[in-house]
Amino acid sequence: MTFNEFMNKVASKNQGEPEFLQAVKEVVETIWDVYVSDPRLVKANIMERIVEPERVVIFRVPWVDDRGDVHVNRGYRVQFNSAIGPYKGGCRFHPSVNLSSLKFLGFEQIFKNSLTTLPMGGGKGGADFDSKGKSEQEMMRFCQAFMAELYRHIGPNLDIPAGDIGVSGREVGFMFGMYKKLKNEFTGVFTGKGQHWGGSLIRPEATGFGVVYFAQEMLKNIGESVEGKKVAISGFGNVSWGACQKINELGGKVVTLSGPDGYIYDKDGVSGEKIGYMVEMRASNNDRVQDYAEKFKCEFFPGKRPWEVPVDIAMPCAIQNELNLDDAKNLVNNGIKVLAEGANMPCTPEAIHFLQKNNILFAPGKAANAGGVATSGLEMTQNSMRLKWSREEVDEKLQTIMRAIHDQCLQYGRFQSDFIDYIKGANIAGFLKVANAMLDHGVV
Ligand code: NDP
Ligand code: 2IT
Repeated sequence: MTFNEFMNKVASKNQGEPEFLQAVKEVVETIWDVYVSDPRLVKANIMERIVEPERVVIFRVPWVDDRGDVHVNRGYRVQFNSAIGPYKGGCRFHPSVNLSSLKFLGFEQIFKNSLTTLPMGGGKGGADFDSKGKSEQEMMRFCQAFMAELYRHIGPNLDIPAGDIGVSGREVGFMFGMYKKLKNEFTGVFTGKGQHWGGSLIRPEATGFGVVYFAQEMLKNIGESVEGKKVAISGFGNVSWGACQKINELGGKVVTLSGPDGYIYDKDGVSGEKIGYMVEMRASNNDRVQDYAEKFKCEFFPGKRPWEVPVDIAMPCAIQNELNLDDAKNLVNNGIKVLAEGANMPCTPEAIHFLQKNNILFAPGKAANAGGVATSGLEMTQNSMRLKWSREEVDEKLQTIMRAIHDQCLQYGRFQSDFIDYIKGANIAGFLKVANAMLDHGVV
């Protein structure tokens, strides 16, 4: 079978799932040569098997709002691949959630988790629920209703969810509480838990920290560092917040944040109390960054994206396909050096192609944002040992893991020229480990 024949087959089987097909194409086109050169993998038909989820659960989530009105959302859990460990991946609550977006995220998670060096399979879940404007009580009732079904499909050795867009510590708490009640046992079934009930230190910051550690490795490789660099960040959530903190610690300056309403440009840098304010904005369930501009007296650009600002490093940390070809052209014209994806698949294929063609160091999300799930893996380890590591211990392990991911990208992504193809490197390294595990397990 040729690559095109393969993609046609996947497209006809997964119609109406554009995000999923985009993610499959992006991975498979970079590993196809490696795949077809190993007759054992081809004979076992690993490629067709790896793009098919092991299981997908779809369920009704009925809940009651504060006025007594009944609503119905759709809940999902995509258990994609368990060849190297139990299914592991976040839960997303956002109105855009559907089967396509969760299959794309679950598929990416397989390779990301493989790169972390830890024993975790790939999964993802969530619901088409809009948390905007919901009260605390409504959030709790929704999380409980979601878990009233999901609890039978997950477990500490089976499938361990965590947060993602719209799901952070508070929501994990509500879901964990319901799971514990229904199962009548206390286990490490979620990660991103609270500090007093099994959560790991650093987990809330880990994704953002990891993105910056990864960018630091890329820069080190060309004899540079984050110090003194100007950085554009999008989003204002969990990932953006962690990235902001670490960039400041390493002597860089973050000049943008964004939300669905537009972006802010803060020429003095997002630092100190302004980083704390991001958490407040996020928790307010309002969809705005304009409040930041008003509070700290900086510029706000309604309806625009931050990629028109001249910076050295760009970190898209909001949502998929938020940076397109025009944005990439702006960044290149303005002299960008590094783009590290904090979100999952934030750059369109055309944007990625353009950035790579212009020799920009490009880190795909599955490598750059793997620090979040890696620290989730460290949380699972601490739960299994019934121990809690110090901040320093977790941070050191996170840095070791991010360096190991960077090394794998170099191992598989360095070709004749000096240019490092981080996409190819990450995809091949992530794939080979899972594919070989699938071979070892036979046709199951
Ligand atoms: P959050 O919910 O904490 O933040 C998401 C942010 O993006 C919010 O500020 C959200 O605003 C904003 N946003 C949503 N849509 C847009 C848009 N169209 N333009 C600009 N901003 C927008 O989620 P996370 O920070 O956890 O996740 C962000 C990204 O990082 C996602 O792609 C996620 O999959 C990825 N990721 C997350 C990890 C984690 O550990 N949490 C790990 C690895 C990757 P609003 O909610 O108001 O729409
Ligand atoms: O996309 C991701 O890697 C996450 N949302 C984190 C998943 C996790 O299990 O910590």
